[in-house]
Formats: sequence, C-alpha cells, structure tokens
Amino acid sequence: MADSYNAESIQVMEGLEAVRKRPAMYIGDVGMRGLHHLVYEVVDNAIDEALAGYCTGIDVTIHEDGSVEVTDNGRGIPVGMHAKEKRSALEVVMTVLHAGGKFDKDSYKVSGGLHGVGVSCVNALSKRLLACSRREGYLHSQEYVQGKPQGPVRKVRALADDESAGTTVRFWPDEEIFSVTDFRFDTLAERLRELAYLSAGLRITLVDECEDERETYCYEGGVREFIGYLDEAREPVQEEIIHIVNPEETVELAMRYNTGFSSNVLSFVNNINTLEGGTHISGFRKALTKTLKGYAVRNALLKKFKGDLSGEDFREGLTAVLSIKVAEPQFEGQTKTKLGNTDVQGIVERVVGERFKVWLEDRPQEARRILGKVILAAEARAAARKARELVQRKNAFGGGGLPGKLADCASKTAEDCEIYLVEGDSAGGSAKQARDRHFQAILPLRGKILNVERARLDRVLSNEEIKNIITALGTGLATTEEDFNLQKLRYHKVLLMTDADVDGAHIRTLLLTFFYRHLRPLVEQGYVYIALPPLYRAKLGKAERYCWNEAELRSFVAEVQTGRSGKVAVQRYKGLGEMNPAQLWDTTMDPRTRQLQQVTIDDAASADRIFSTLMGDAVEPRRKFIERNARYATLDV
Ligand code: 0RA
Repeated sequence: MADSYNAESIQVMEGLEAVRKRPAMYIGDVGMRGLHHLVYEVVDNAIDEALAGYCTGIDVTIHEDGSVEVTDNGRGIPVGMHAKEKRSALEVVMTVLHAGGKFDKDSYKVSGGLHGVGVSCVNALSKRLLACSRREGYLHSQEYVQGKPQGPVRKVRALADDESAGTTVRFWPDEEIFSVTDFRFDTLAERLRELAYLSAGLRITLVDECEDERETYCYEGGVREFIGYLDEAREPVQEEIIHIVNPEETVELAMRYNTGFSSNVLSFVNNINTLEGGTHISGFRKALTKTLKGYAVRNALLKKFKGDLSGEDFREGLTAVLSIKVAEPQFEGQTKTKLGNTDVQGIVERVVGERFKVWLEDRPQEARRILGKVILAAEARAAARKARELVQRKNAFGGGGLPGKLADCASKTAEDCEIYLVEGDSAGGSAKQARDRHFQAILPLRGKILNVERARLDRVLSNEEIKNIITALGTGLATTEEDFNLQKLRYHKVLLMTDADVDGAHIRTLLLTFFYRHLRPLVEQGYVYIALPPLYRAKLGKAERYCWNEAELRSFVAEVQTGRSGKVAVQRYKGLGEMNPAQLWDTTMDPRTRQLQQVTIDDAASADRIFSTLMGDAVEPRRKFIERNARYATLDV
C-alpha cells in the first residue's frame, strides 16, 4: 500500500499541479513578466505553425473581462484520439506537461530557458481557459478550470465556407497565482512587433478592447526592416542595409553602420532574445573584425592610419540583428539568455564572413565609408584612453581620490551602502544634513550633466559631474571592457534624486542615459534606483500626509473631511529644495518610508530606442516619441 501511495504522489507532481505549486520554475516569476509570458507561450506555438509554413496571421486580443485571446490560422491542434493517452490530442496538448509543441523532432524546440514550456502551463495557471481548434471541417472546443477539463472535447459546429483552419486559445490568468493580472498593451506590443520582424511576412495584430487600441505588425523585409526601426533616430553611414541569410535559413543577419558612437547588436536564438550573447555573438564579432580587416589590408586602406584596430572599433555605430535557429540550444548565464553551443560559433563566423566579404567586394564605396568610420572610432578610442588616464592619475593622488563634493558614508561594506546623486547644490546640502551618515553618501550634481548619447567618450570623461560619479562609484566605465570592475562598486544602491519638475525629469533622463551607455551592468544587476519625492503634502488640523499621486491625495481628503470641518491645505512640491532636511528624510531618504523605483532593462532593444530617440540628434522622431509616450512616467521629459 505504501508503495502505491508513493507512486501516486509522484504521478501527481508530474501533472499540472507541479506547475501551480512552483509557477516560477516554469514561467520565471509570477509578476508582470510571468503574466505576459503566458501570452508569449501561446503565440510561440502559433509561430511554430508559421515556421512550418501553415500559418500567416496571429491575432492577440486583450478582452475587457481580463482575458487574453490568441487566434491563429495554422492547422489547428489535432483532435483525433491520442493512441497512448486514450483521449483527444487537444486534451493531451492542453493538459500534459511538455506535450504542447509539435510531436515531431525536426522543429526547433527550445530546451530549458523560459520558452517552450508548453500551452499546458498556461492552462495550469489560468482560472479558466477555452481552447478551440478549427480542423477537419469542424470547430472543436474544450474548457478548463485551473487546467482541469470541464468536459470532453466537443464538436461544436461545422466550419463556414470562408472560415480557415486554426487555433484559438482564450485564458483568464489565475489571481491565486499572479500578483498582477492586468495585461499591458505596450509590453505585448514590444514583443509582438519583435516577433513580427523575426518572422518575415507574418501578420500579427494586437487589440486592446479596454483602451480601444489596435496595431498590426507585418514586415515583408523581416530583420532588414528591424534595422530601420531601431535606427529611426540615427543617421546611416551606408546606403544599403547588409542582409545575410544562408540557404538553410538557420543564420540571418541584418546590419548597418550609423554616425553614432554606441553599438546596438541584438541577437536571437529561436526567437529568444539572447541578452547575454554567447557563441553566436562571438562568431559574428570574429567574422566582422576579420572580414573588414582583410578588406582594408587588401585595398591598402590603412596606409595613413598609425594606431591599432581593436574589436570594439568595428562595432562603434553598428546596429545589427542576428537571428539564428538551433535545434538543441543550450542556454547559460544568470538569466539563461546566453547561448552555449560551441559548434554555433564557427557556423556563424563562416556564413557571415563569406557573405560579408562578397558584399564588400561588390560595393567599394560602401566599404570605404565603413572603414572610414572604423578608423575614426580607433582614433577616438586612443583620445579617450588619454582622457581616462588623466582621470585615473587624479584618483591616485589627493584625498584617496574621492570627489571633494562627495559626503561619503562611514560604512565601507558596499552591500549596506547607498549613494544619492542629488540635483543641485542646495538640495544636496539638505540631503547631507538629513542623511544617516552610517550608510548614506551624498553627491550633489550641479546643473545639467552632459548629454552622453551625443558626445564621444573622451568628452564624456572630461565632464566634471561625470568624473565625480565615476570616481565615487569606483567601478570604472563599462564602455571599455578592460577597465570595468563591478566588484569595486562602493554602493549597492545608487539613487537618483531629482526635482519633480520638467528640469528634474530631464536630468534624470540624462543620468539614465549615462548609466545605460556607460555603466549598464549596474542597471542590469538592479543597483540603480529612482528616489521618488512626494508630490503633495496635505494637512487638516493635526492630520498630515505626504502623497505621491492624485489618488492618495483624494483618499486623504475623503478620510479627514468626514466629521471634520475646515479645508485641507495642500502643498504641491515642485523641487527638493522646498523640503527641509527633516521632511526630506521622512519622505525620500528614510528606508522605512521612502518610495523607490528600481531601474530595469527589461528589453534592451526598447531601452536603447528610447534613449537614442530621446537623446539622439534627429529632432523629429524625438518629438514624435515624446508625443506618443507622454503618458508614461518612467522616462518623462
Ligand atoms: C500539436 C501538433 C500540431 C500542431 C499543434 C500542436 C498546434 C498547437 C498550437 C497552439 C496554438 N496554436 C497552435 N497550432 C498548432 C501539428 C498539427 C498537424 O500535424 O496537423
């Protein structure tokens, strides 16, 4: 008896209960990310149908009742009896872990990582799910509650003449599992747009019935068009976008150089954004360097150039999208977004190298422009090194090298320490008085820091405020890999504290740009925060409260005005300078009461776009962007 009990309990853990017990193991987390991952999981299955050549369109709808519906015109999920399981294949796909994808082995299914866990996971984590398969002339459907079928698969009706085959999955995420259950149009839009770029010709539509929003993504040019989108605000160096695909279509690359100074290389393996890079990126970099160097030597383009060329010179001002397909990808790294398959490096290097070489040979004008840009980058790097050495030499002498304006904290344990980067000397002064000097350091910043998107590294490094930030943090710059050392970070919380007005927002954007461009690992590791000062102080008699938004203010007013006479006095804070040190401590610096917003790079592509659009040279896209995104608070301008 004991044995059979055991066997049974193991059986249970292999079912969808396991997913409900440890949802994070399957979808990453149960917050915003995990929630949206449910949609991507269903969409991934539809995209597999598209890759197999059966599906041309996917519609995603956010319904008013909080559910999301994904419809495709693929073949439909099979509905015949599953021989082994003795029930409908549709039921098996929806209720058996890892049975979600195709049954054949040839498709590019993902092992590990967050993708490819199967639609059954979505089912398990939904309080209700409706699956419809249009197949073999009929509409078949089955409904589930927390993954459990509520009846057999039903043959609902015959398909209309103009009705195509396909699948519709509509699900209501379970509040028992997720901390949030509201889907965001923009989050879904970002990923669906990306997927449309990665699947040339596939039409993806996103509809939000709550907000009456609708967008369609369809790009015949695929990743080539992606470059145009990423570079909307940049000025190209070349006329033509380089586009490389091998006959097997397992390696696809599009790239173009622009007049900017940063490198923006996106990579995807089986449509998964490999943020941490990996062997495919190594192969690409090697091919790029080798091919361009070879061309330059063969055509005597380096005669006048004295210095040496390093790998990063070949990537300055480069926007590239590399999309590859791997049968059994091995994902490594902290976030499982680094490709580990060793054979991939050589394959990518060979495909890119061979074709890029031909491309250059066919276009001597373009080749000349690109190499001119590379040489300029190398010269700038030499100038930057000189500037950096000056900064470092200054560090080696005088007062331990820390900036004079820094009020450092007593603790030297970086994990406990915080640094406030404060807008303006006067607010900086209040913060110095208000702080807990044991663990809080204050660095006041005067005026506007340099706009780093538009400046070359050597100028960035000669800016006084920037130098102060770099020396205070202690890590060096991440722009040049050899200097950077995260271990040397002196504070594990870096807090940006700016006024709640337009200037403050601008300075915050400038600071974020600087961190994004030159100290990105700090953002990636979650060390950077925005300290949010309150917007209001409301007072009636003895009752007093700081409020961070209108809603809080309204609820305070409603609360205190019941059974009390008089009018609530509301003070609107515009600048940090309007608070005395005690108020500043209570509202914005006391770890028990302050409100912080962690700065994250959820999506490197969109972050880079935001930064370059907001900070780049082209004025028109910036204006358009600001108009379009005026309602988002994080990067308001
Ligand atoms: C199993 C087998 C086949 C297709 C699918 C599942 C499938 C799943 C989903 C999920 C959303 N849309 C989908 N479309 C298809 C292969 C079907 C065949 O061989 O005919």
